Formats: sequence, C-alpha cells, structure tokens
Amino acid sequence: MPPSPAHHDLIIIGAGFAGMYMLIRAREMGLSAAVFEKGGDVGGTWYWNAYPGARCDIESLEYSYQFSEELQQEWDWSERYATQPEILAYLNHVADRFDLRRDIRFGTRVTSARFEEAEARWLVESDDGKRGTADFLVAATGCLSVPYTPAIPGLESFRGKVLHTGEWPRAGVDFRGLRVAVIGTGSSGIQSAPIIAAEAEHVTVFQRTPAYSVPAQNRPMDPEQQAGIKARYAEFREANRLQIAGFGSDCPMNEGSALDDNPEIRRATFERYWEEGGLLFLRAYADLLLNPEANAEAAAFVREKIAEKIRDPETARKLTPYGYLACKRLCADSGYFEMFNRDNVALVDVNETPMEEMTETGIRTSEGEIPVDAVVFATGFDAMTGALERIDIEGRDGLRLRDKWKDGPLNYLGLEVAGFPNLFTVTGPGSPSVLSNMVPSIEQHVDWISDCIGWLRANGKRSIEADPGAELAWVAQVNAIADLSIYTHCNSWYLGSNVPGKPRVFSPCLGVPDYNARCAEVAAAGYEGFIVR
Ligand code: NA7
Repeated sequence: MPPSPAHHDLIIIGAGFAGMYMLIRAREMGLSAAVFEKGGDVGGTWYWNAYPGARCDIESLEYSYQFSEELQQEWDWSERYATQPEILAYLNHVADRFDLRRDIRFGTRVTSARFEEAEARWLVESDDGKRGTADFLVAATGCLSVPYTPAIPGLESFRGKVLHTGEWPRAGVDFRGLRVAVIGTGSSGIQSAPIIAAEAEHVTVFQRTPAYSVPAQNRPMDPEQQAGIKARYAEFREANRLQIAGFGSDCPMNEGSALDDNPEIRRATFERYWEEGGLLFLRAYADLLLNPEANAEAAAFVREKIAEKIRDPETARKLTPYGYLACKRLCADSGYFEMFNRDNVALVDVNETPMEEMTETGIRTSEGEIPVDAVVFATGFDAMTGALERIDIEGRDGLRLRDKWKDGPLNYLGLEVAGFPNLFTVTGPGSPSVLSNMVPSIEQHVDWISDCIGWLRANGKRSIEADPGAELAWVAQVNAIADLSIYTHCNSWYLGSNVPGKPRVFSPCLGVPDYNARCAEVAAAGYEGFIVR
C-alpha cells in the first residue's frame, strides 16, 4: 500500500504573488500549509513571462505587496514601470525574507484534486507522484497562466525555434542573425517585438487585430517621488482602493464626460492624459469605457497619434486600430509603432494575407513563403479559467469543475463554487482580477479567505461553499455590469473569445470599491450566500 499522503490545513496551488501571500497568512494563523508549484522557483506569471521587454503596465509603487510596512519601505524600485526581471527579483526577496521556500514543492504540477466528503478534505495529486490532503484547497493558479498557441497547420514540421512569450526559456534566447516571426499584437507582442527587432536580422510581425496602444512613458524612478510615496504609503494604498480599478489615485480620474467638453478642451485633456501614459490615458474622462460616443472620441485621438509615428502610409493603414478603444486590454508600449520604420521589420496583416501553413523553413502565406529561423507566439492565454480547468477537480458527488463550467465559470464573488466545498479561488473569474491592480486584489482575496477559515474554525464548522442561487445571481450581476460598458462589444480574452470553442461569458467584475464592500458585507453577515456546515 502506498504511504498515506501528508495532511495539511491548507494546500495552495501556485507560488506567484497569490500563493506566496496565502502561505504567509496561513503561517501567521498557525495553520500548516504546503504549496505545489509547477515552476522551478517562485514568481508565477513573472517567472514564466521572461520574454524580452516584459514589463508591468501598473506602476511599480502600486504593483507590490502592502501587507508588510517593513517590506514596502525596504524595497526600492528602479523604474516607473518595473521590468519582469525586477518584479521577479522582488518576489525572490519576499521568498527569502519570509523563508517561504521550505513549504513549497517546486516542479510539481497538480493534476487532480478530489473532495473526500466523509473526511471533508481534499486529496491532491501531482505529475511527479507527490500527494497531499488538506482541509482547505486554495487555487492561486493565476489568471493568465496557460499559454494559448493557435493550431497552425504544419507547425510540427518547422525546424526552427518555436517560442511562446508565456513560457519563455529560462536561459533567454539569442536572436542575433535570426529571421524571426512574431505572431500576435497584444501586450506581449507589442513589448517583445521592438526588443527582438533591435537584435535580430529581421522581424516579421503577423497581426490579426491592430492594437490600440499608448506609450507607457516609462522612466527611471524619481527618488523623490519614491520617498514621498513611502512617507504616506498607507494613505496612498487606501486612496487606490477607492479607485474604480484599484490604482492610479495620483492621476485622478477626470470625472466629466468626454462629450461635455468642446473639441479644443477635449483634445487638450486627451493630450494631458496621453502624457501620463499607458492605462492612465483611460482616466481622461470617466465615461470612456461606458459611453460609445465618448469612447469613439478617445479612439480617434489615439489613431491620430499612432499615424504620426509611422512613415510608410501602407504600413500605417494596416496598423490603424478600429472599434472600441480598450475593449481588448489597452497596451502600453515603448517604441512599438516606431519599430515599423526600421528596415529590418515587416508587417503582415493576416486578414489580407492569411497564414496558410508552416513549412520546415518558414511560414507560407497567401502571397508566398516567408523564411524564418524562429517563431515567437505572442498569442495570449486560455485566460481566467484555463489553469483551473487543466486540473481534474472533482467536488461533491463526483461533480467535475470542467463539466460544471462547460457553459461558463459559475462562481460566487470569484471566491467559491457550489459543489466544491473548501475550495477557494484567488482572483477567480467573477472577481475584479485582471480589470484591477492584481496585487492588492490578491491581498484582498487572501485576507478574505484567511478570515473565512479563521471564522469556520472558531465556530466549529467544517466546510463552506457557494450557494447555487447566489452564484447564478452573481454571474448575472457581473455580466449585467459589463453590459453597461463597451467591454462586451469585441472578441477579447475577458470574454473567453480568444480561444476557439470557449463559452463567451464576461469573467472579471468591474469596479473594485463596490466589489470589496460586497465581500466585507457578506463576511460580516456570517457568510451570506454561502452554505456553511
Ligand atoms: P493577448 O492580449 O491575448 O494577445 C494575443 C494576440 O495574439 C492578439 O493580438 C491576437 O489577435 C493574436 N492572435 C491570437 N491567435 C492568433 C492567430 N491564430 N493568428 C494571428 N494572431 C493571433 O495576449 P498577450 O500575451 O499579448 O497579453 C495578455 C495580457 O498579459 C495582457 O492583456 C496584459 O494584461 C498582460 P486578436 O486580437 O485575437 O485578433
């Protein structure tokens, strides 16, 4: 007989921002916890997405933990927007400082988790044969952690390098002398292509949808600004919690409508917020994401700005974005459009010139073969639900999560699912997650989960799960709120529509302050909307 698996109060899946903080909180509460992590070290998203140019689009001073005043005081950021290596260094510092690695099993991919009703515990199994049982299972599996690669005929026959931005080789890639194809023009393609083009012999960008992008206006960290924020960090964090997406309090939202200003004032306002850079541009007017006409004004402004940067009119035409601004996540770039003025960069619009297949030596399009030595897939992720559905999660009465979610991710508050007692999802579908500053949203969830477990223990309860009625109402509410915005009017990964066959349901919940208030109210009311046994 195989030995009984070790039992813990908690098993945590994933050692990124979420899993690491969950482990810290569990230890503080005196709970035993084991973390199962697929990667070779901590970092999650910031471990895997090590592609050239990877950078956060939320400012460093906000995209960081706030649970420890000492930690936020001692760490210095070197740039306004941190690069992937700097964020990973920060997470390594956190792992060292709190001695986290002793409870993390690296290189361990969880394959299944089964709720054993008689004992009210979860049995977790992994691909390397490690097993464990726990009273509570916390999925800290990330929102963008399963890379999506489109099925291109002939891909297996290609003899060059095949890379995905979301699974970048740890040793890096030497692009010198190579002809490279970059497929995809979301954030990852837009960040990586200019850096690759500066090194490679040639880059061909394959674009399906031209991206709206606003220059990040990245710069070295101003030491005075950093010291100023550190001097009022708690107050700064509180002010950010009250922002619609949980960040940006130092760049206040212009509360008016874009349609109330005359064209001169509107233009001046857009110019001002353009200079702020990146996602902060969306704070130019409060109705940009709500009113299609207001959105059209901002979109026209961005299109004009983009056109000014590109010398070749035909290339400019192809790169001109259309449709709603920021319906797909707005990109923050550093020299993306300017890159197309280089002699070694070409653009293929796959709507006009479809990719037909990959050959041994390149990509055949409707206009002939483009020889390449490396292909970089910047084609995104099976977002929000992908990582959870890759694990064979079996709840009560043999119910499987991937069956339950076949028409979309039913959940309550993005925290729990009916039929899956004591399974918590950190920044799960149904919570603000990717439409907010992820780090404070992670902390809010981990704190809520910790308080919930503490409350269950204090009250002699064994299990908690979402009430089926509450989760139906919640998913309807999340989608009703999204329907008031422009977000449901395009094909984006927020809706799951980037992955063929995935049900089209809007997953993230818009509006951090209301969401946080709701979570607090529910807890204060003895976990209303949950079944507690
Ligand atoms: P995204 O934002 O999902 O972007 C993926 C890109 O890949 C996007 O431009 C897609 O075009 C394109 N794509 C996907 N499939 C294909 C095929 N078959 N052919 C051509 N082009 C394709 O992923 P990212 O990694 O860039 O960014 C994810 C998030 O990470 C980002 O929003 C930030 O939050 C950080 P489409 O637009 O679907 O036409």
